[in-house]
Amino acid sequence: MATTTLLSTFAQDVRTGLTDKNKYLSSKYFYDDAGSRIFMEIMKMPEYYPTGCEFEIISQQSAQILSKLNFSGPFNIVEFGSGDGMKTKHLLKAFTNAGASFTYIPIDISQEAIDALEHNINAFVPNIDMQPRTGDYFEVLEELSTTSDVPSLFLFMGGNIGNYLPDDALALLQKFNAGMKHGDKLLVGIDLQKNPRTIQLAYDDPHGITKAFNMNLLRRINNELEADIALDQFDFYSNYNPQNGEVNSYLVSLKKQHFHSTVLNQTFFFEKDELVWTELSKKYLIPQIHELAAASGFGVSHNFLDCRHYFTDSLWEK
Ligand code: AVJ
Repeated sequence: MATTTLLSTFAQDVRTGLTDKNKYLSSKYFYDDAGSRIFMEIMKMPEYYPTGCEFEIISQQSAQILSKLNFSGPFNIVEFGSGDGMKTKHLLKAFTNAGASFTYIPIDISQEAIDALEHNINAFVPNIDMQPRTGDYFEVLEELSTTSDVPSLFLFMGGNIGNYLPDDALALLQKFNAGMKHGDKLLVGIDLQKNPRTIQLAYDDPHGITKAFNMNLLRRINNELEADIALDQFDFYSNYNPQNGEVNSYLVSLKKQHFHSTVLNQTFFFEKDELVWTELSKKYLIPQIHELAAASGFGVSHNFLDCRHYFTDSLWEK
């Protein structure tokens, strides 16, 4: 008897990615609750410099960021992909201390991350006006544009833009722009090109945490798609190319093998040493940031840099 079931987007994307001539799985699927927890471990590693850089920028330059906003009254702070809020809380506290009046609206895919965030933010910035959401960025953007008449500062921090292919980054920023009002601001965290060894070490750490982060995708397939992947038959490989600023990460099949997914009712085949591309993490040059802002309808108000110039929180205005 033939049965049909509705497949999740995850299931469909796994099918599409693992039947492609060049296999791939999207890094957006890294962030289930377990993956978000592993990412928090990554952020604690000394090799993973972006967190410390952005922390430095926010904890030392939030007053300057606030003054560059040029908002005269109350405003919203809408954060896309807020994670656990460990960095943002410093910005929120500095803004509060400077007398700013705002509503903080964090949005994240992971409910567990939002729960941790609420706890962290409330403990650090008591009495904050916070309206957390889980789910889709654009639903919230849409809703705000119809229900709120105060200006907004949108936060897209942590260097998440680096995960998008150039055309996709442009399309995403254009979509942000379309949902924003004239005078609204966007603060984008962007990792910059730097000594290639520094970047290589951040994405291929000696502790194996980044490997575990990637392997979590296979574990998700086993759990959610009822598959029988032998996790120890895959390795992780990551490489920074300083000629184009791209870190590309992969899972590597250690032998000719296959696995079966009951949910997809399908078997997937791998050659020995076959790659599954999992992530792009692009590093930018300052002139490329100006080009990207202009192409998506923004002007760059200011680049807030850390002291080593590894990372920028780039403030854009619509
Ligand atoms: C969360 C997208 C900023 O690309 O640096 C960390 C994810 N991947 N280590 C990044 C990540 C491997 C991270 N972002």
